[in-house]
Parts: sequence; C-alpha cells; structure tokens
Amino acid sequence: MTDITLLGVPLDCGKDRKGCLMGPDAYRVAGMAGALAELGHTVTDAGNLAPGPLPDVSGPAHLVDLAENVAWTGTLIEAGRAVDGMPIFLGGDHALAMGSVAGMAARAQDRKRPLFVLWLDAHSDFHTPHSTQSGNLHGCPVAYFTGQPGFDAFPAPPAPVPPDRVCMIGLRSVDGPEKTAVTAARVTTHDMREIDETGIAMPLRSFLAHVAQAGGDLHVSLDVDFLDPSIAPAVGTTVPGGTTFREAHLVMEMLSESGLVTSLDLVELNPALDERGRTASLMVDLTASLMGRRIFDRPTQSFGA
Ligand code: EXY
Ligand code: MN
Ligand code: MN
Ligand code: MN
Repeated sequence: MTDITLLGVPLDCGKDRKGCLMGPDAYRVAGMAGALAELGHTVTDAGNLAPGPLPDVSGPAHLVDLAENVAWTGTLIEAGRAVDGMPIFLGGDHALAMGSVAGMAARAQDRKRPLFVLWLDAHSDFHTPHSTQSGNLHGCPVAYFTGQPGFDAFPAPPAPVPPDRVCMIGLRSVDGPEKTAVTAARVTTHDMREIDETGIAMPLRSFLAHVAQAGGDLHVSLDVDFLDPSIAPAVGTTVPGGTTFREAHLVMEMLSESGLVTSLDLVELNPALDERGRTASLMVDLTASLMGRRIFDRPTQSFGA
C-alpha cells in the first residue's frame, strides 16, 4: 500500500478560459481521497498550495502572469521535494508541471535515482516563452523542466530532466517550433497515428522496460485532453481523436502493474465546462486504476530487462 499526499494546485495561467482554479476541489467533490483509501492506501490531503512571494513585477498583464507562475514554480519544487510517499498534484493548469516535475527530479536526485517522465497529452508542451504564439505557459512546462534556454525569469530547475527520459503518448496537436525542438532534443514521442496502428500497450511497455532497467523514479503527467473530448469534455484545449475510455484505463492498469510510478499530476480539468462532474469522476476512476483498482486481480507484470 502507498502513502499518498494530495496537493491541490489551483493554478490557472491560460488566457483562454478560466476555470482550472476549481480543479482541486472538483476532484475532492468527486471523491478522490475516498476512492484511494478504499484500495487500502493511506491518503493525506495537504490542502491547496498557494504561490510563494510574488517577484516585484508591474506592467502588462502577461508579465504579472509570468511573475505569478515564477512564484508557483518555486513553491511546487520545494513542496514536492519534501513529500516522502507519493504526491498527487491536483491541478490546475499544466504550467504546474514546471514545479511538480522539477521538484520530483530534485527528489529523485536526492535519492540518487534518475527521474523519467510519462507525458499523457494531446500536446507536447515544449514551447519556451520565446517560441510560444499564445503566451500561455501551460504550453511550456516540458521545455522548462528539461532545462531548455529561455526561462530566465524562473528559478533554474535544480535537476533538469534529460529530454531522452521523457516519453509522450497521445500527441495530436504539436506546433511547428515544438516539433523541431522535440525532435532535436530526442524526446520519445508516440502520436495518435502510431497508437492507431500499433495500439497503446506496445510503446508504453517498451518505455516501462527502459525505466525499470534504469532503476528510475517515474512521474506521470496526465492532461485531461489526452482523453477524447467525447468522454472528457471539461478541458479548455480539447482536440478530437483522443484516447478511448479503455485505452486510458489500460495505460493506468499497466502503470500500476509496473510498480514504477512515484508521482502523478492531474491537470487542465476545467469544472466550469464539466457536465455533472463527469470528467472529474473519470479522472478519479483513472487514478484508482493507477493505484490498483482492477476488474479481476492480476499478477504484477515484470518490466525488467
Ligand atoms: N501549443 C499551444 C500553445 O502553446 O498555446 C497549445 C498548448 C495547450 C497546452 C495544454 C496544456 O496542454
Ligand atoms: Mn491551461
Ligand atoms: Mn498539457
Ligand atoms: Mn494538452
């Protein structure tokens, strides 16, 4: 059984639609803690984190946004690094992963273990503040925590994650500059065209074997828009052609059976777009699959070499 710490991160940096602020409480209302405790885990709800002291920035709105994100990033790095068990970051915007992943990488370094990242998302989120067209930092977290240049306003990530330890599954909306940068950085990418042909289990199985062989910690960052909008409409950046209900549960069940997952982000839920909490409940059920809920008991799969 696992000691789980729920950390609410009500971050909402996207310019388009406000609403991610309500994400943490939507997961609580949907019964996140109870669903995990029912599986035998010890669950501590640490409440919602607040950003650290804002750097002194005035001027255009986007600079103030940037300052707030700088404050959040520093807070999250330290908060995650201090968690002994398994932190689950309840978002909140995907920009929170700038702090959650950087903090998990620092914690892994403290443990003398490499950190690997599984990015479950329609988007590669590999922009920098210089390449982004939208100016939304939720499109930048992976570039930040892998140590790409261009984030001068932010605290330097204590332990940048080598891009070849990042695996992305579910991609179907990648901007030009990101495509160039992701390829050059040798991030492992599996877009939906590949998933259509090979199925989702094969690329996931080979990544998990790699993590197991390296004796790594594994951080999973799950963006609601990884899922098809027909089953998960409550997100501001829906992209048609996402994963099905069973593909998503299979990913979580395989991750669970690998025994490799050490931390999790749940991001981009916008309860203002949810119908009767349907998307929030699906994310709770997927988390329960990750934490051991099964139809029938199954043996733990070996992903070792
Ligand atoms: N690539 C687009 C942008 O940078 O604005 C869309 C990013 C969507 C990011 C969401 C969190 O995944
Ligand atoms: Mn967003
Ligand atoms: Mn994302
Ligand atoms: Mn996305």
